[in-house]
This record gives sequence, C-alpha cells and structure tokens, in this order.
Amino acid sequence: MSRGGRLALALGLVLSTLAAPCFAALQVGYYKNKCGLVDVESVVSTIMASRFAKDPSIVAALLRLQFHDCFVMGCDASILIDGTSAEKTAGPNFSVRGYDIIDAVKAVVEAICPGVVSCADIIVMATRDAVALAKGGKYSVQSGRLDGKVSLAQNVNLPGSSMTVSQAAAAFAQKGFTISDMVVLLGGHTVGVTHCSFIQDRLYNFNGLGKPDPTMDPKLVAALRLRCPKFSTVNNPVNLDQNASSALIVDNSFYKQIFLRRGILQIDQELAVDKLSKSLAMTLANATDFSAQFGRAMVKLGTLQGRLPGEVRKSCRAVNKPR
Ligand code: HEM
Ligand SMILES: *[C@@H]1O[C@H](CO)[C@@H](O)[C@H](O)[C@H]1NC(C)=O
Ligand SMILES: *[C@@H]1O[C@H](CO)[C@@H](O)[C@H](O)[C@H]1NC(C)=O
Ligand SMILES: CC(=O)N[C@H]1CO[C@H](CO)[C@@H](O)[C@@H]1O
Repeated sequence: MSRGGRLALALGLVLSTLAAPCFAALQVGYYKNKCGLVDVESVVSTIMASRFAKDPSIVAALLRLQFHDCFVMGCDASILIDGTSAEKTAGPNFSVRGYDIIDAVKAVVEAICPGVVSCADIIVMATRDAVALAKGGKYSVQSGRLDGKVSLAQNVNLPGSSMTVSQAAAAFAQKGFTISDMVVLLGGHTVGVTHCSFIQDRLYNFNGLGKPDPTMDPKLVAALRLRCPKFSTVNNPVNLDQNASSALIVDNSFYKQIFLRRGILQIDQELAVDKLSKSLAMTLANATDFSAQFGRAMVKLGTLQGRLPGEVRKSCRAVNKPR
C-alpha cells in the first residue's frame, strides 16, 4: 500500500473510532432496573412535587436551565459546573436559577444508588415533572445521558433577546431545529420572569429613537414604566406572560398575549410580527394541543448530544476527580 493509502486508512480508523461511540442511545425508561427496585423517575417526581408546592416558579427555572444546558454543548449538565470560567458565569446565564433543585434531587438519588443517575438526566426529568405540575401535560422523556467534562463560558452561544426572528432561527437551525420547533420552544416564555434591564430600551429608547417600541401596546408600556422607572438602579422582575391568571401555568396564553401586543422580550413580540413566524404563532394561539406540541419539542431539545467521553458525576457541580 502506498504511503498516502496507509495514511488515509489510519486516518479513517481514527475518525471512525472517534465517531462510533458518540451516540450513547437515549431511551425512555433507561433507569428501569438500574437502581434495584427503586423507580428513579418516581423518586424525582416526588421531590419535584414537594418543591413545586413550596415554589411554583421552579417550572420557569428548570425550563430555562434545560434550554441553556442543551443548547450549549448538548444536554450534558455543563451548565451546572462551578468555576470562574464555567458556562454559568457567561452573560446569557444571568439569573439562571434552579441549581439547588438539581443538587437536592442528586443528593437523594446518590444516597439510593450512587454513581448511576447522571445530572444531565436529572435536569431533563425534573423539568418534565415541573411542566406537568404547572399543568403543561406530562411527556415521556428519554434518558441515558452522560455528564460532560467541559464547561467554559466561551462556549456559550445562546441567542439574544433583541435578535430578529431570522437571526434566532439561524441559531436554532444550527442545532437542527426548524422555525416551527423554535416557535413552540419559545412558548417556554409562558412562565417566569425577565428583568427591567432586558426591556428598558423597549420602554424608553427603542432603536435609539427616544421612543418606546411601537409594537408594544401603549397601555402595557405605561404599566411597565412604573415597574421599570427610567433611572432606577433596582432591576425588577417582570412576568414574561402578562396574563395574570396564567403566569405560572404552562399553556398557550403566551401566544395569545403576543397577538395582543403584550410580548415582553423583543424576540417574543417579534414572533407575532415577523412573517417567518407569525402564522405558526397564530396557530399556537388558537391551538388545543399546545401541551403535546411543547412536550415533543422539549423531547427534541433533550436529544442534543453532549461530547464524549462523559461520566456520571458524583456532584453535579464538579467533574469527577481522576482516579
Ligand atoms: C431565541 C431564544 C431565546 C431567547 C433570546 C431567550 C431569552 C430570555 C431572556 C432574556 C430571559 C430573561 C432573563 C432575565 O431577565 O433574567 C429569559 C427567561 C426565560 N426563558 Fe428564555 N430565551 C429563549 C428561549 C427559551 C427557551 C427555548 C426556553 C425553554 C423552553 C426558555 C425559557 C425561559 C424561561 C422559563 C425564562 C424565565 C426564567 C425564570 O423565571 O427564572 N427560553 N429568556
Ligand atoms: C389567560 O389565561 C387563562 C388561564 O390559563 C386562559 O384561559 C385565557 O385564555 C388567557 N387569556 C389570554 C387573553 O391570554
Ligand atoms: C385564531 O383566532 C383568531 C381569533 O382569536 C382569529 O382571528 C384567527 O383567524 C385564528 N387563526 C387561525 C390560524 O386559526
Ligand atoms: C451564577 C453565575 O455565575 N452567574 C453569572 C452569569 O453571568 C453574569 C454576567 O456575566 C454574572 O454577573 C453572573 O454572576
């Protein structure tokens, strides 16, 4: 064989061994019989039910946590790692919360069957349970993920809230999502809060013109200006779903609100304005099967693969010490 031929063969072998184990198959019910007689998923559900009873806003915390985990380097719990240059220190992770919930679940499953349940799976299972508790319907999740060993702020490539729909769609397309997937996933903004700093420009100085965003209902502008005064140093929270009776419920009222010009983040409002997304959002505003669609989209979000080699971390906040 020629030198070039051997080189090509060697390269081919290296590439195929690198590629082969990259897809640890995810499956529904992965933890069945992996933890003695204990049903791992129901252990998680029980903890989530008690946390939710104390604080129903955890559904928002977890939805955002899963998005930020899966979108950056796959669903590998890299967002949970502590450290001065870790993902959680990156700008877009400002105010991400729920780390304590994952720690609490991890402590219980480690006590029952150590080294079995990955932090990445805990995020996905806990989020699923929180959505169901917030009346968003129960979808079946796949599990069998491994936790990643790398978490770097510089890898955080999340879309920004003042992107156009087509810019955001391009970011989602890079991860294999259609515009329809994106519009459904942004329905996650049916719960939770943003902070004044993210919408100050929409209230006072949109595009540097010294006026509010013309796509926002003027009555809402007036109300939000009270909550977010011009020169305030306090960064108040603002509900993403302005329908007071459903701010804690995972339903399609987010889409109804944006057609009433009551979207809070610029990207949310744009979904109802941009011709790329408008009809998809309108269909969701009238849909009776939002829960099913949202569940499917969350499952798809959960299929974004982490980089191997992975591990089951002992603590969700740190990679295991090399032995
Ligand atoms: C283009 C995509 C997205 C952008 C630009 C975006 C942006 C944001 C911003 C700026 C905030 C407010 C942060 C703060 O003020 O503290 C936020 C909150 C939130 N996001 Fe997104 N997001 C996107 C997609 C998603 C997706 C796909 C989900 C989940 C399926 C999600 C779930 C949430 C939730 C639940 C909150 C509230 C968190 C809380 O109350 O703690 N977002 N998002
Ligand atoms: C407000 O929320 C309630 C409860 O989820 C829902 O029935 C109603 O359709 C929503 N209305 C609007 C305009 O968003
Ligand atoms: C959705 O409902 C609104 C009224 O709430 C109606 O004007 C619109 O045509 C409907 N759109 C679709 C796609 O069904
Ligand atoms: C938990 C954490 O480290 N959050 C950080 C997210 O990013 C913002 C902006 O860089 C920091 O101020 C937060 O401390």
